[in-house]
Amino acid sequence: MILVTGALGQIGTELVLALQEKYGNDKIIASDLKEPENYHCKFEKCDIRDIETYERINNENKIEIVYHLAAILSAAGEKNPELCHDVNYNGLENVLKTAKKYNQKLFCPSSIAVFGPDVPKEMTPQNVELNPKTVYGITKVKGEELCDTYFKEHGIDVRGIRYPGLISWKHKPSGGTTDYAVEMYFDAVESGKYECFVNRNTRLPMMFMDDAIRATLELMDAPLDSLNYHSNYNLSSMSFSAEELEKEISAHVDFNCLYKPDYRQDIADTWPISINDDDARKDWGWEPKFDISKMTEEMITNLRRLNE
Ligand code: VAH
Repeated sequence: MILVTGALGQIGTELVLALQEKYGNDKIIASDLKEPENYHCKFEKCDIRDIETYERINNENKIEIVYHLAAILSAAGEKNPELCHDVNYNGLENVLKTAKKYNQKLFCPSSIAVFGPDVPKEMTPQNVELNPKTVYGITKVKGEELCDTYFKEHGIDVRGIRYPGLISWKHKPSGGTTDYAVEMYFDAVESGKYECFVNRNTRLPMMFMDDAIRATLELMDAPLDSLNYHSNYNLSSMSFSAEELEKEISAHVDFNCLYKPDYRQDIADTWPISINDDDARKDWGWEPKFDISKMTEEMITNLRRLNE
């Protein structure tokens, strides 16, 4: 059986669907803080900070693989550092302890937020000193180190990707600094206007969700002995500025974007502009399929359909 934590979030919503398609609906168990109505998958209500409940769920359902997506993202984390550390680090520790107890295989994502302003901004390498300037980034660096410890000292097969900003139409993200890229699409289709919380020339690494989900499954399918890294693969598909995104969207809809940077600009300014993912391409054959044009066609088509 496969468990997905954070199953109701932006990534979890799509990962559950992809796992059901790959393994069959009855092999997947979704988990999150609250039980949704009329949900399409077996569901277990769980706060990953509660290890007793989390362990009971894993034991009762004979969970063999866990995709651990429950987390507090960067912007929300800066507003509530204690919660961010409790969920992102202590929660992860509970997942790893349980994986050791039941010898499970894990996917535990990291983020480009592990990089601080002191690394090369363009084509940020896989191996650089990590000095993040956000609480979220610090929890992700500590998370990568904890995952590597469980691999090296306890033989737990834990894998992860340093996700860039992820863009999707099935479910909006919440509490992230890169959320503007998703909100811009939604607001452009719904109202033709958006107030962007970073400035127009803010350029960040981004990825369409279809590519991110495929990368996640391809990494988990890769032979363990082909991997030179575990919970911390750099992954890339494209980088673009907020203004470039506005122009791409404006080719499809009448759209006007205002730029009013807030506290999230300071977070975005500490992150890379582009990522070197040579190791993911070499170790497990990563290759993106979506560029900004192909992604925008998908996003606009589906958002228009949802707004009919
Ligand atoms: C965030 N979307 O904005 C997440 C991600 C690369 C950023 O980790 O916090």
